[in-house]
Amino acid sequence: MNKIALVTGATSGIGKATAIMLAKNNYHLIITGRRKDRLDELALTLQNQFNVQTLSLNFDVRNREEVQNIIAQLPENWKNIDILVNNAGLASGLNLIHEADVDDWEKMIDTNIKGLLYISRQIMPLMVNRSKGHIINISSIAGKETYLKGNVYCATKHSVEALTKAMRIDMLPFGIKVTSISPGMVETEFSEVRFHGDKQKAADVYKGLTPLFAQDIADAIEFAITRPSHVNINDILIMPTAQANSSNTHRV
Ligand code: NDP
Ligand code: 8X3
Repeated sequence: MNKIALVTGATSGIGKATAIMLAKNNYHLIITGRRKDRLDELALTLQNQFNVQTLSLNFDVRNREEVQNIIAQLPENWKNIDILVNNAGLASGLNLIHEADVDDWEKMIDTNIKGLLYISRQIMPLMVNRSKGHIINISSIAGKETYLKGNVYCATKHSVEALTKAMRIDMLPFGIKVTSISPGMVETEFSEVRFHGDKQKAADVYKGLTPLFAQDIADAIEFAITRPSHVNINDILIMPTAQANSSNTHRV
């Protein structure tokens, strides 16, 4: 019987590549995101190309009530979730902390911390009931370092790191694995979202270097989920060769 994985933020970038990787590994997929047209398109691709079943859940992870209702109403045959990939997230703005837009802060805190918590709070009891499961939290190099103007985004990803460690302790008696995947620069829609749709500014982020691609992160997740049951990958920090840390890149 196929296992089941739930990927938040599967409409783009890392989440989409991860959903495809999981389908290749014969997982039935619950895919989530706010853009319904993209969810529907991905669901069709997964069904047709990989012959797996899909369930598209169209909601905003910041909406606590919606998250609770939608997960509570999962059909019985979708409740045995083996893998949860907490991927939905964003950076909004890149500003000095005394000049930043507080609305950007709210968006990042509500999505990257509270959204991840709302989802996990609903899914973890299902895993605990079965003493089975693997939670993958998408953190960042920004969860390990801070950089100029990264302030609140970095704080949200430092929170993801803390929550990952806390989950690992609390889930220990139930045999549930908890992994954090921490990428450096990945070329997705991330920078376009960070710069509020400014495509030129977004393109400049990756100018003169080869960044990571979403598939590189899906590959790291594939490694983590295919270890034997006695092995947990705590953390994978994965960077472009042209990026030494959050502030030093080599561009040609
Ligand atoms: P993308 O912008 O390409 O994808 C982000 C995904 O998150 C989309 O599917 C989006 O779906 C979803 N999402 C965002 N906000 C919400 C929300 N409120 N409710 C539901 N879904 C939401 O970026 P990436 O693929 O790069 O980002 C994925 C994760 O990786 C994020 O957590 C990011 O912080 C992290 N990361 C990214 C790095 C990078 O350089 N790209 C590096 C390190 C970490 P939709 O808009 O349809 O709702
Ligand atoms: C995204 C990578 O370097 O912009 O998490 O923080 S970075």
